[in-house]
Amino acid sequence: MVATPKHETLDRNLALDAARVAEAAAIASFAHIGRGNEMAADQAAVDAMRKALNILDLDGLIVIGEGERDHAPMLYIGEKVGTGKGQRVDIALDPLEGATLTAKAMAGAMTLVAFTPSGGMLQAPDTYMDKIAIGPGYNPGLVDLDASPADNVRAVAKAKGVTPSDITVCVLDRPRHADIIASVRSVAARVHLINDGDVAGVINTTDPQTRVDLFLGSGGAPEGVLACAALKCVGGQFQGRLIFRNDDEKARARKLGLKDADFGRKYDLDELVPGDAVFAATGVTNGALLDGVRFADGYVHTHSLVMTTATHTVREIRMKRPV
Ligand code: FBP
Repeated sequence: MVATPKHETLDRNLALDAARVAEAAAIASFAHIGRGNEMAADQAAVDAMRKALNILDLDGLIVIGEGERDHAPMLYIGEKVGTGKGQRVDIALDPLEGATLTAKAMAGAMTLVAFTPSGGMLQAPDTYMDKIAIGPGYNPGLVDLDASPADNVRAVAKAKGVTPSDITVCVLDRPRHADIIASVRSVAARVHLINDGDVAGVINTTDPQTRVDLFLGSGGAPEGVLACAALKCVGGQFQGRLIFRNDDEKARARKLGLKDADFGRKYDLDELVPGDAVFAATGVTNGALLDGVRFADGYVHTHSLVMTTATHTVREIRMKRPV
């Protein structure tokens, strides 16, 4: 487990900085909506996010980024960003969560960044992670990654005082999730399938407007940590277990400092993000949580969510700037 010194907190103004970084990547992604080129969309977001990070007065280290140095020319794990003058922070980012959604002009693409004090989040390898998440307000331990999806649905239904058929479970629409979907449907609960973007899928559980009660299934491990940074701010429960498909993935995990003993381990929210965090997301295309970027009347408009653990403040920021 990563240990964060208790006294270490983040400068609260970092929240606005995080929003600026997420906004910049979203605005740059706009030109690529619906153009069928995921890589170009991702590159535009990466370039803009890096530029926005590098003008901030912080001593930033990317711990979750676009990949390892040899495979990612920019925003790679271990890259230093910022002017180097301010607070020492670890950074997790996904400059474009939903590059395919952007390329296809589909709902729910967003840009993501999180800051923690140094050592404040698990440096997750780029593998898959099995995930379960619920929003705030439930007793600790209500759901469990090792319980069946049907049992988790029953537990949430009981806690809410409703029947399982009133529960909605968000799942990435992938063939590998067929058993989860069947188990959820076996107790007559609803399945809300998403094409991509499981960070938003987890955050959905915290927003009653989305009507999602539970998130289940596997997705990227880095996205799991980013989702935890958000959940830590707004409240909720999360469990994740890394999935390794081959020895190469295990070797990459070891390079990031994970021990073999951690490989099968079930991480909870406080193990993935133990301390203070700031999280920001900006919509690229319209989605359940955020509106997408819009150019109108000589302005660019963005819609962002910015959250902090320090005060559990959640801000929705609508920015407009002349173009
Ligand atoms: P990117 O757009 O950042 O590549 O990720 C999209 C995403 O849907 C993540 O939200 C999710 O964790 C992962 O891909 C799922 O992976 P896969 O598409 O291989 O099932």
